[in-house]
Amino acid sequence: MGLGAAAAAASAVPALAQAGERPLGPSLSALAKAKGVRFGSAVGAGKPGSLTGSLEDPRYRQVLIDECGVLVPENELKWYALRPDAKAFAFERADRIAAFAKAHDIALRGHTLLWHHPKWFPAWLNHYDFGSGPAGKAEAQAMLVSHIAKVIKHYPQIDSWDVVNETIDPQDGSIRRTVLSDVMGQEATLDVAFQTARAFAPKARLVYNDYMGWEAGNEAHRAGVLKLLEGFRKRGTPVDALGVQSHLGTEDPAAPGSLGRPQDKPWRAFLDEATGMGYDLLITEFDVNDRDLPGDVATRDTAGASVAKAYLDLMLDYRQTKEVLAWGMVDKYSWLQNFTPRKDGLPKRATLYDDAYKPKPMREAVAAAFRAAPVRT
Ligand code: 9MR
Repeated sequence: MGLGAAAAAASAVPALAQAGERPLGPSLSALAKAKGVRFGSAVGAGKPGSLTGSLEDPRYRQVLIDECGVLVPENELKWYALRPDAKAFAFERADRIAAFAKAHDIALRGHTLLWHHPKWFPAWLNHYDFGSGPAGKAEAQAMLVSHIAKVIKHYPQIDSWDVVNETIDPQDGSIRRTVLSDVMGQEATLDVAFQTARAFAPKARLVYNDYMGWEAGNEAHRAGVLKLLEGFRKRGTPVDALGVQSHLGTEDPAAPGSLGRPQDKPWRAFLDEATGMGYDLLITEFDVNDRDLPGDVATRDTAGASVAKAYLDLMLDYRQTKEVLAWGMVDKYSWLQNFTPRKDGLPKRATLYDDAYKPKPMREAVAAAFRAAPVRT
């Protein structure tokens, strides 16, 4: 091995591992990369202690540096975070994440140019009066186009964009209505978003991102997403990939409100249809909600890791799966701490690292899935 190769091999060994905090071995980014996959995580710009905050926590930063080949701002690019009003842009928080990624030679994804759901529009936009008729339509379109153009131009380093997020209503598979689509039309609103993204980021991967899952109960959601993807193809809308969020649950059909039993067969049928239309796949927001598992940590971690491994094996079996992003890397920063709390009140263990920044069995499950995955180009 030449000096260069030795240095490269040494740099693939995570710094925390060198410090003896976890077993030696290649990073998740390196394991994924060997198979043609990109691995990374979401991160928030906030202060330590704030739930989505983590970039200011040096130990968390080190985990990201050690493990990730790509980062995505968890909330900072959403309209409600970026757009205080119809004129202004508040880039500062997302800029900090972009600068961190650049400084450590980590790629950047963008989430999201249009979360097409009134619940996640800023109030000023929900109340915006576009009027009716052609003038209102033109004004809405101009606002959407200028938003997307400005954000994309601000972050030339972003090479993969969740252009549209979660616009399918899981109840009936229909496209959600917003103040924009009410004047522009539903399909047209989404098409304009993708066309604008393509115009300003011609080389980026353009993604439709949603949370339809492999559990029973998601049939209408999956059918709606397939219909949407089919429409994009028919109209020639430039969409490259389906973002499969992958907020997994654990199997407990008996528990009230359980996320439901995973179903391989209909799930594969869904993925087959999407890939059959020529879409790539991305796992964009991976985590495991351990709400229904027993409190005992070892039991919980083993069960969570096993769900993760089964799911990732299936997903990586598709050569179209090109990126895998965790929705946070350390339990205490997971959005799930705030969502569907456990009955015993214990903190959730939804991510790959525990609150002492130690790798959990789920980290090993992800590593094992990458090791077992077929190579793709
Ligand atoms: O993790 C995010 C949480 O901090 C925010 O409060 C929430 C609302 O903006 O969004 C969470 O991230 C979501 C993502 O943007 C889209 N898919 C579902 C994610 C989890 O709710």
